Amino acid sequence: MIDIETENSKYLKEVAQEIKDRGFNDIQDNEQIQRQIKIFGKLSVDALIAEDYNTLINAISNMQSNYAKAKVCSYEDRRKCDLALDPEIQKRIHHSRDPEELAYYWKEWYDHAGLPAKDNFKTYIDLTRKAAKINGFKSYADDWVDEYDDTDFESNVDKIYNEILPFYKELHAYVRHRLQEKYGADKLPENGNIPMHLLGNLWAQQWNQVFDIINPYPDTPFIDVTDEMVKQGYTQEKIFRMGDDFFQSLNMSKLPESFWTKSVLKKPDDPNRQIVCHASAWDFFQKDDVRIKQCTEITQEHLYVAHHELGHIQYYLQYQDQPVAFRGAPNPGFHEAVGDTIALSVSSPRHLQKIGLIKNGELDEKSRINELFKQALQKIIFLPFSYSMDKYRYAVFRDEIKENNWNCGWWKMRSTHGGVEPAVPRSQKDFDPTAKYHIDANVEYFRYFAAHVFQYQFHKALCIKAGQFDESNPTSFLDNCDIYGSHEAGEAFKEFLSVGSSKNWREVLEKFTGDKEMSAKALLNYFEPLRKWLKEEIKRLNLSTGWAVTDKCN
Ligand code: X8Z
Ligand code: ZN
Repeated sequence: MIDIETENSKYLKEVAQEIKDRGFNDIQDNEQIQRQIKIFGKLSVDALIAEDYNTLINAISNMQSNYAKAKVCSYEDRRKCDLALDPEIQKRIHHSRDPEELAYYWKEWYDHAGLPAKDNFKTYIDLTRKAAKINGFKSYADDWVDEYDDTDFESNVDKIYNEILPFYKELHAYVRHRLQEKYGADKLPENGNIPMHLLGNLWAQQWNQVFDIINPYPDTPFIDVTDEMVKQGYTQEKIFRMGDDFFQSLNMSKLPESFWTKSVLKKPDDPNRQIVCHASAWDFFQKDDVRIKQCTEITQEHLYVAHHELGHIQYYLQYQDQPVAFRGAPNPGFHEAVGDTIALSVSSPRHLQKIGLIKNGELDEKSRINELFKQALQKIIFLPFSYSMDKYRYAVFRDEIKENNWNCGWWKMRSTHGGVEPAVPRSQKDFDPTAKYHIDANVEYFRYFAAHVFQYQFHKALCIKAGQFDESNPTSFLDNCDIYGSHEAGEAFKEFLSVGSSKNWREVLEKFTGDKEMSAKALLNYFEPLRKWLKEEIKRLNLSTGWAVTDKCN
């Protein structure tokens, strides 16, 4: 991979040089050519001299490799030390309700995945800084911002974060209260941060795995299709066949035969073959050569991740006839939102009933609040997490967080923006940011923030097209809309995707959704009934919202 990346980078450098030498930058009269020139003219880290480039991609590769190979010992049997993130550690973090065990795995993971990557992270920061300078950016953060084709991008992200913050604080206060009831006030003090290991996810990026202990109506059954999937004998292939069928029902592209033979949809049994299990979708830039690599488990969560990945694949297939420069999304957030948008329909009770995973697809008021709450634990909770991910990296790139404060600076961000804290006290001697995959792999993360906002804009537009939502009707809601089978919705989606990056994202967004901007309106509207319930509940329980910044790292 390093060899191919090196070769590719060399080629991109030659192309950019040729564009400069021949004065193509000055071509004025053709907008499409101009866009291609701009895309090819931008080099990012490829601008480094060969030796530096090589050092950088080796550092990134080492970090990824450390992350993929990290193993920890079992809590019950400390001599058994072959527990991997996928699936063993994740399973324990999702399902254990023993705070000691949870804190143990949390610490093991951060110690093994985080700290060993620190030196490589330093190399990565030095060299991306160097590349940014060569490219005329103030910092590597500005290189990332540049991808969004939007001079106000950062302030727009801030604006949306602030718009959802009151709702987040209400959710946070309610969850803290319910966890207090479960684990005791000594673990969760009033006005404190929530210790991450109690939230069912190593990074506390989504909290839905602990829904069973914090659900609004505990006596009302809630939807969890995992058991039913196992009972019905679901396989990895079946999950992806279902996703394929969904896109086909919209009259969109069918997965090519080679997808099925060339993808890796299951963790290899051979213990000597170690792979990066973090799910990904690949475009080989040929005709119809698209593949997924995912260590798929038979669970509800993986059902949605599979659809997320299939969204990338559908995008690749829709824009594959564009010139190479345009085989991408005009806004990184679009790419991440396609599959999630489909998953919003797939996870609707109506659809789950259609495919025989639940019996009743029409919800009463209590079930509906339960379902909206579960979804908010995924989608609203994710926003402050993704916000801190790149607020942190921007600050490191810009040298606003100094090296001697890299670790506690990270925890300060997570606390300030999200009100969560590490499971155990940390110090500057630890190094925790690299315990999250995208930091090792150099994957920019605001794209997921943007996607979590865009997907509700897309969902709404598609539901209107499918005749399932009427904005002027106050009894019409988006949370049980399923666009399955709607050719009208499929047509609009196809048109949006097939443009690739040949046009500015605002233009394509407006044509598709009518919105000129990334906007939290559709998202907030979707959750309105829950918000109303939550506000009353907070009043009834007399809960205070908010938190003081944690002192758990120094
Ligand atoms: O990394 C992913 C996808 C691959 S692009 C599985 N996601 C983010 C994450 O896991 O942190 C999807 C949502 C957030
Ligand atoms: Zn993705």
